[in-house]
Amino acid sequence: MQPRQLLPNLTFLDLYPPAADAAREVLSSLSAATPHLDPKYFYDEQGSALFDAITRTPEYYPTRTETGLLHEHAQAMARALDTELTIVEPGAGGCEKARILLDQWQPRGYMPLEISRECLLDATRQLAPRYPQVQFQAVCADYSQALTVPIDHQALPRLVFFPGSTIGNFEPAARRAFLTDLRRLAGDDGFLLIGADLQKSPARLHQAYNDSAGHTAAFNLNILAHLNRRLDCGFDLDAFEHQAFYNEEQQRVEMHLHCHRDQHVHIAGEPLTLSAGTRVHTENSYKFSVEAFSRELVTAGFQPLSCWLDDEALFSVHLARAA
Ligand code: AVJ
Repeated sequence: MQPRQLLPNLTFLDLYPPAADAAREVLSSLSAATPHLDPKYFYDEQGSALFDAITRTPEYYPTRTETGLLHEHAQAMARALDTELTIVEPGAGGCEKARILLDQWQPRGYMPLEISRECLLDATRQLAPRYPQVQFQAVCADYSQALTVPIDHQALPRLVFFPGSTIGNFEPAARRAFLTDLRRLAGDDGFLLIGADLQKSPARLHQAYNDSAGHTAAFNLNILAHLNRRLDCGFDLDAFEHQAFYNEEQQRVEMHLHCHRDQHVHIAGEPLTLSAGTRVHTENSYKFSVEAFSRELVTAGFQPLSCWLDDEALFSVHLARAA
């Protein structure tokens, strides 16, 4: 598949996974001993809008804390990098955080990868004209499936930008593998700028994932609404309830959808029953210590350069280079 030229400095490559593949994946994860869904299914157009609403609640500290750190330290980061580069951002959403880097770094290129096509197209169509010096290569893709995006080998060196503590969605073994994929994506002369949410009081974490306006609950339930829209599953959203709590032993926030009425649905042409009392595990959000996370970067083949924290030590932003 060839990228389409949308604007003089914007190309778009559509690698959105076919619905039939999604249906088979969803069927198998909901039929597992612990029914679960991959958090990537949160993000259709509505899910991205609901996530935006979460980031504006008083309880959800990660986005505004990380954005503050990026604003405050972007110049120090640029000095540490001391080179012109192309930014590659898996899971770019509306590209809000990348704007801070585009404003302060003058990179030569920006390649956002995003599974929500509408979100990606809206964001890059708005951004590209404002940064005519930057080459935008938008890729609609499920980066958890394939980080083997068509990388432009002219566009070196690369900085992989993975903000938001999305790394916390991976379980430890998958996280190791994914960080190694990011190291490959960065290349031997590349860099990684990554956000990691920090361990803190369980009460604070509980609030962040149970905001009083109910946006997190709506976001969690939207995973089923999205599957209804995309795959015509027939979930009754009223039969499910949002649950989020901190699992201290595993050092992660867990989100679930508790099913309190039998559900008979159809996925990939197969009938599936979720009985009352079943819980669908929709997300893990691991919380880190700076030391442990830095060690994981080293294990994946990076050399940590700097790490920035806010005054309350809520959130960390790590800059590393390929070792
Ligand atoms: C985007 C994955 C970092 O885990 O905090 C927000 C998603 N889930 N509220 C997170 C999310 C519930 C978020 N990440």
